[in-house]
Amino acid sequence: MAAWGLRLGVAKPSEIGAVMGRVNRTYSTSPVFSEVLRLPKRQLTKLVFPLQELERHLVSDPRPDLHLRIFDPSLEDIARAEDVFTPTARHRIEYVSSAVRLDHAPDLPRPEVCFIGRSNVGKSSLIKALFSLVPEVEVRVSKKPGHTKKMNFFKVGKYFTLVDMPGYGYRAPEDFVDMVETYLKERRNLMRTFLLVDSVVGIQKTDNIAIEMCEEFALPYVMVLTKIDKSSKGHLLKQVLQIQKFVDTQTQGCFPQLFPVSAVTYSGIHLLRCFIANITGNLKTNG
Ligand SMILES: Nc1nc2c(ncn2[C@@H]2O[C@H](COP(=O)(O)OP(=O)(O)OP(=O)(O)O)[C@@H](O)[C@H]2O)c(=O)[nH]1
Ligand SMILES: [Mg+2]
Repeated sequence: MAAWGLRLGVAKPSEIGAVMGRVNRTYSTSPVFSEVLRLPKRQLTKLVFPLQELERHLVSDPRPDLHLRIFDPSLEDIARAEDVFTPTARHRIEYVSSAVRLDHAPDLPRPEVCFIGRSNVGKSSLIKALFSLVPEVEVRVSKKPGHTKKMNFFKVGKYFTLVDMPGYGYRAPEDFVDMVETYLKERRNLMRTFLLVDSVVGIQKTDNIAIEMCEEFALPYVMVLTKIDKSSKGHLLKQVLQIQKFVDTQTQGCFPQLFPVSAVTYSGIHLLRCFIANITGNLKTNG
């Protein structure tokens, strides 16, 4: 439980108001997040805690082991994570370089996280959304699958590095396996791999390429469900439960909580920022 004993799930609207006042007073939150905190409770939950919003439809599910959320930070934690993604004169967030081979990758000592998944699943769009507080950082997205051909490295101040990967499957670069497999196997400072799955179609056969690599190299990885703005709530819930079951029964190294996101509505983006800040050792959370 958070220090001041409150989570959105149990908060009454009056309590949320009190928390918002407290968050705004105590932390230098970005103006954007202050706007978020002023949203009505229902909208705020949908935007910041999309899984919690879905869980409301599971109250009648009798399975006692059905815990969709493990990483469950407070709004206060999430507000602090916004600062990690907000640039200042001394905290620069920028593109560093691109590489087609691991030995061309920049020598950055900080913890690193990378984003992999099928071509067109939304990797570059997700990174662009994570960096929305730094619009001058250029992250190229495209309707055409196979757009990102190189590993692109972005530095978040002295905190961590984030890597946008080319996709696998349709129109993947020819050297995809050599490039990505070597990176995943040998990059020493790789802390976490985010494996993106399109919420409209769920896990596909080609995703086994990434799942097998992560499992074989014993990498800690996390599944992110993209494009949730395109799915109905019912469809999304079905996908979440199906993928959750897959993760529980077929994987060893996958984090048991899924992260649903939309690069269009920004749903789930604040929570993912908080998770990344936390796992790279830059933010202690109470959840
Ligand atoms: N509606 C919706 N569309 C999205 C979302 N994320 C990405 N897209 C669209 O999906 C398409 C592919 O997005 P990218 O971010 O370029 O996908 P990618 O995984 O980087 O693709 P490659 O670089 O080819 O591997 C683009 O047309 C995006 O606008 C989302 O959250 N919602
Ligand atoms: Mg891309």
